[in-house]
Amino acid sequence: MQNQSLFHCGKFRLNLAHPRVMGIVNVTPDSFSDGGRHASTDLAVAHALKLVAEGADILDIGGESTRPNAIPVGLDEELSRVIPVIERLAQEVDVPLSIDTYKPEVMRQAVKAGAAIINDIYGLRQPGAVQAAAEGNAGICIMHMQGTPQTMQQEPVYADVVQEVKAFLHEQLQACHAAGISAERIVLDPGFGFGKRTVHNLALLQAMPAILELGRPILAGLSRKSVLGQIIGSDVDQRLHASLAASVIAVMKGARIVRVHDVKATVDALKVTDAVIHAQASA
Ligand code: 8Y7
Repeated sequence: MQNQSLFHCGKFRLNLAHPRVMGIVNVTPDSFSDGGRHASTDLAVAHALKLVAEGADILDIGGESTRPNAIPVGLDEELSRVIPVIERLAQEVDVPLSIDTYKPEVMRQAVKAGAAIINDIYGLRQPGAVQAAAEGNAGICIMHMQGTPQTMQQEPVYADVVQEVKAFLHEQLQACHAAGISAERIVLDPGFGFGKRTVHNLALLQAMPAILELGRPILAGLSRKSVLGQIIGSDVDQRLHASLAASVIAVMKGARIVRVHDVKATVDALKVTDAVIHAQASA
């Protein structure tokens, strides 16, 4: 069995004996300014630097919104959003940069520009994605999603959500193995909110130890998601405390990386969590 607590991603070896925080960096054009491309690059880089100062261990850079009903972005537009940001950050920070994309060509160019992790919400299901991921030595996050971002929240149905998510992740792990991708380069993600109702998200969170049986670390993304809004009855900008609770629970259930908007608060919450996980049972 491979070492489950070392994540190989590009030139980095991330020690997952302690939980890690992946900070979210969205690169979307600023429709309220006429500063154009440079303005959105500068904004994204500045935000990324702030997240690193707050303790982010990884930065996840995305140029296409994958929220329910979001409009897909073309290849050239996505590239022109994310590549300049990755090039700049690769020079300015010393944490692994993750590219949030499902397009093989974006994976290739992002890795060339300095990305160390490929974060694919389609779990490498797009034609050519496994091949593109196999080419370099980037780490890979395989995420489960039922449907597509355009349709996924319409009517998600499962006979057994935990077994279905687990079977999918197992299948994609095997596809990676067949393509020559070493297991140390892979982390798995149940894909909270991606084609899942609240009951499905909660069942997955409760049953994370079953997913861990696949032998790879789990990345969990619950930050500000609607499942939390459903539980507490709050809008997206009022979900910080619920998000912290979700990250702490995910790590107590075995997740090793959490993908979040609010880095500083999450780092503090996970320091407490980690202290408890590593505490002596009888002192
Ligand atoms: C996740 C994600 C999003 C997640 C991974 C949002 C890109 C939606 N969520 N990637 N991406 N896991 N691996 O609300 O849960 O942040 S976008």
